[in-house]
Amino acid sequence: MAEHKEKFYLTTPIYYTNGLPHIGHTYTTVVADVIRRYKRMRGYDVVMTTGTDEHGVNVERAAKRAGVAESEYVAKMAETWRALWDELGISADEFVRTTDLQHVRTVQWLFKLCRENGYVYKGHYTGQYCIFDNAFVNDAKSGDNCPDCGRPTETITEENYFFKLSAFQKPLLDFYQKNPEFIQPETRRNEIIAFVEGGLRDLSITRTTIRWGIPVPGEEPHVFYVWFDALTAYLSAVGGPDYVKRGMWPADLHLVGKDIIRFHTVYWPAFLMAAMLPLPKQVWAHGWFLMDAAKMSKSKGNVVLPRPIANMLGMDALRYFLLREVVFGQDGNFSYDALVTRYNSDLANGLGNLSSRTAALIEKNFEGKIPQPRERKAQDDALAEETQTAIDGVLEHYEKMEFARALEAIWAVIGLADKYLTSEKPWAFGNSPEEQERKGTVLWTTAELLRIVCALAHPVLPQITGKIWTLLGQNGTVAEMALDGLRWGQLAPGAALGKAQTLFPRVDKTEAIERIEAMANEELNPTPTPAVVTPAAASAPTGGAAAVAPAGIAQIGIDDFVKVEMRVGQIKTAERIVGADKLLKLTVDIGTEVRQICAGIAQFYEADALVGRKVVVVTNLAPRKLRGVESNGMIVAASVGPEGRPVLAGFLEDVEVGARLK
Ligand code: ME8
Repeated sequence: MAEHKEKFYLTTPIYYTNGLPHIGHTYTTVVADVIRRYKRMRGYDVVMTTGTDEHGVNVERAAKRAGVAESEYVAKMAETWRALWDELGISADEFVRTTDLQHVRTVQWLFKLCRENGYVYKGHYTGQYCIFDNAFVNDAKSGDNCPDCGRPTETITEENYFFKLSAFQKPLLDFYQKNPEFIQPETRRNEIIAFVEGGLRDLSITRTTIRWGIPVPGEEPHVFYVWFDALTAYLSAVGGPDYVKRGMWPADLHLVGKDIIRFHTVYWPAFLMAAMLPLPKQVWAHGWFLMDAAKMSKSKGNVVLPRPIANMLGMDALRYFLLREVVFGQDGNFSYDALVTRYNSDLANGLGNLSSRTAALIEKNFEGKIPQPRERKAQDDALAEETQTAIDGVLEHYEKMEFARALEAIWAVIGLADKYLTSEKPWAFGNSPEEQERKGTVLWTTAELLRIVCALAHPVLPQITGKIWTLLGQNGTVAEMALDGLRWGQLAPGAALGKAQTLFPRVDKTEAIERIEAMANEELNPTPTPAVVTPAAASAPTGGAAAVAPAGIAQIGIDDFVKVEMRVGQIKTAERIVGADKLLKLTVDIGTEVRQICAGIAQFYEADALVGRKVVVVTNLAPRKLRGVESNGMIVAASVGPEGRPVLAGFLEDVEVGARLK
């Protein structure tokens, strides 16, 4: 019989589609992914939901500006969000769009239940409304600004359906008292209790001034107001009216930013109480990532994008930084400087170096097989004990959402292993049987420590720990490790190591920041694609194939052709670019000068073999940045086969560098 697993259902907010994902949204989604992985390693059957909040006046306006129908606009935006989460390796198990039919049905059903139970009535409402936050601003007067975003409010009077929120003051307070874990962290809980104690006003849950929303059946032009619509997405993602069948509701955890805690801990439980549905178990509100001490927004020009960071340093590095740098629940400043510093110190020099050093020594001394530990010394036992104790500590920190402390505890163990290796010096031993035995014990000890570190760090660093797991010759995947059974001493001697690879190449801080910023700039203000496309342009930043000229391409006259200047160039240097698997950075002599050019050929040409080679260069192409590296010209290549493998154009006869092609 299949083992029964306890379920765990967690959610991120359903993000607005009138903006693009930045590091703040990435933070919540990464944390959700970390918890999902962690819970799976503790044996839970986990479902994680994210999605897009697609209704409301902002979308109506954005679609109008873009000159497209709302449905088309949101479909494209939802795809952008989904694709980014896929690319970053944090796609949820359920992606709910508030325009999905299942969601529409769920909202209408929830409304019906609330109405049947006597918690909905029709009335008129005049108030100050913030169209950016999609919320009426309580107690605001005409001319007041929104206290959340600071923008002017609008006076709105309309016929609405109201939800009797006022009836839930006592039930909510009782619920908070009986379920002290419901609102986290503690400070937020106190704020919310004080807010509810101050009295609750009924809430407008439909609007007639908006067209783009879920219709209230039989009551058109009423459409549901954003929060009644959006919050319900958590339920529609796991079955909606049929939630019992799926077995995931109630949610175990709603992860949100502090900006939307009130909606989740006051409105949402009240809606569910009114409908007599089970309430979520916990809402956890984290703080904000600030840039230059301000909340990120595109209008302020201070947004940080996740993709350039993931491209440059790897997604694991970004995940590590987000969780390590800030105490979960508090605000924190984002800084590229701190990000790259942590990357170099904790990842490249810390975990990366320990893994590569250990593997290289085992390779050299034990034919690439995990050695047999022999007689133990006090220092071996001490390290084993410290690591064993760390396991319990780290699990407890994860359980309490103390991610920074969990990572701190793991890195403390890595630090101990570094010190241990430095004092034991296994590389300094000779090859006598005793020395070989001692070497084996020391290296087994370090490898065992690494195995445990891998399992503990896996929720945060899924890719790298997977690589180290393979490097250590371990069976299966690290994700399958049961954290509950993790103990010192389980590393079997004799396992053959996997192939060595660079885990975290060290980067130069200034150059890395420049490149991340350049890539972000490119993403925010994309340069138009150049007229001539060669592998260099076509493969950056993500593609691999050279563009094939479309059939029926327009003919050009000789006047157009002569505008393209092509010359014979000779490659002087070639090197790989950290963080860009497909690109090579070349310097090319074109007769009059030596140019830096990036080419998307790294998967097909060895850098060293290119030096001295003569190639065709488009020399009058405007300079552009590829993955943040300046490229001043383009190398011409044929595009071969279905993958568009680039084959460099060249000459059978010797030609002079700088000669023009005509
Ligand atoms: O509020 N730092 O969507 P939204 C940390 N659609 N987290 C941040 C952040 C920052 N600087 N900026 C955004 C909405 N976030 C509604 C939600 S849910 C039923 C409906 C994260 O696109 C954080 O989780 O404005 C915040 O709560 C959320 O994105 C807001 O996303």
